[in-house]
Amino acid sequence: MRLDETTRGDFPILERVVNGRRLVYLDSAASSQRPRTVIEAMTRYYERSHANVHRSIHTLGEEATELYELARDRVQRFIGAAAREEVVFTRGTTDGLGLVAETIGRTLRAGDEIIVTEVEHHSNLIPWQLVARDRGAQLKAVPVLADGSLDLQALDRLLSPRTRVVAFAHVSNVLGTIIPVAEIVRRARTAGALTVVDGAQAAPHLRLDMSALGCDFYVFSSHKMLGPTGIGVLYGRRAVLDSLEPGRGGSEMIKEVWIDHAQWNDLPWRFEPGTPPIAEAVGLTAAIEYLEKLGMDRVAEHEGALAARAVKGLGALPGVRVFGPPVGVPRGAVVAFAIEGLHPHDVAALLDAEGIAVRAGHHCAMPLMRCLGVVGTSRASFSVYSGPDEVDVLVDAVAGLRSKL
Ligand code: C6P
Repeated sequence: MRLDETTRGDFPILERVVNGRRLVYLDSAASSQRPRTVIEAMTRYYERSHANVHRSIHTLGEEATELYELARDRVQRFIGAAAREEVVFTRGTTDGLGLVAETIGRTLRAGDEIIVTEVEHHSNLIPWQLVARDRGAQLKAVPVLADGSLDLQALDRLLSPRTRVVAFAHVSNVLGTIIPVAEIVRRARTAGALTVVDGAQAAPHLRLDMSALGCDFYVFSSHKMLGPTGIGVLYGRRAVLDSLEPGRGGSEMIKEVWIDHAQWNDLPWRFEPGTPPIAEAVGLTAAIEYLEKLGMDRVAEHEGALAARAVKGLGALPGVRVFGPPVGVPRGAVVAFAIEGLHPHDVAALLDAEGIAVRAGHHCAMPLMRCLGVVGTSRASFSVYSGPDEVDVLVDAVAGLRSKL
């Protein structure tokens, strides 16, 4: 049985009818939908166990703490981290990248260099711009090539003894390119730089193994991988986390406080100030359990096949340009395209009228749009519940728009 045939019934929202048609949800890269088990786990938590964590010595407080810390164990296993102390909960990818940039930023000096890439989402660009401006550091970008891959020879030229950080996406949210993380980490480490990987579009799609990737930091959001909004993960290699002062302060991240100084808590709580997203952690546990039951290799294979079908189908239509790696090259679960003579926003609105949800615009990647020579694109993206029939509905609808032009 195909993956979407076994999963569709678990997602109540997919029963919706939109504009008179059965919903075809092809916007999972912006935010995926949630299976019933995630919704029910969060409801059960609120109905039975809610209290604050790590502070209340009563039954509910202990239950909530146990559930919150269980989520950390689940994440550790899901991403192949060596220790639970390496898993820090954040509010999402943007929050996690901001936290890393602020924290590393404090150690930067004038003349230090930060390398990003031209495919970055603004969330992995703006925090580095802010840090570079404040510390007098320089920001450089690895160019993207015509086939959607990164120019790794240019990376070698950009790396220097002044390079302190190399920050890059694992999977581009526009091109779908799968970036060779381990290879870039190897080169960056030889130059003595820290590596920060934006895994927002990879965590929902690929089997992750931090020890194989070797990066210092890896960041992702729960809401793109069947979990709730409002929680994300920052993985940090223990030795590196240990060497850094926390970038943000408040309750729960300290052991002892005096008026003019404080002693930091142990890892990972040192980087989790304030009341964390507890119900969201419970939901994330349920999402991970759901994905693990399906098997991430099967998920990647399913979504990869859908992306390949869309690239082929859309690419065969006259006047349609498909961005990213060519047919045959593995890609993430996104396919961005442009229809000659139609603004991407009009494409999205016309498809919505047929019950098809795609995203349109610059996808928070304006520098990449400039490289591609477009103001924006339309983008279809897939998850475990997306099916080949839905890709075909999209391709037929796009063909229909072209013929109406
Ligand atoms: N991209 C998209 O439609 P948050 O919003 O913090 O959960 O994730 C930010 C983010 C960071 N990096 C990458 C590669 C991303 O794709 C995203 C989110 C969505 O492409 C919304 S802009």
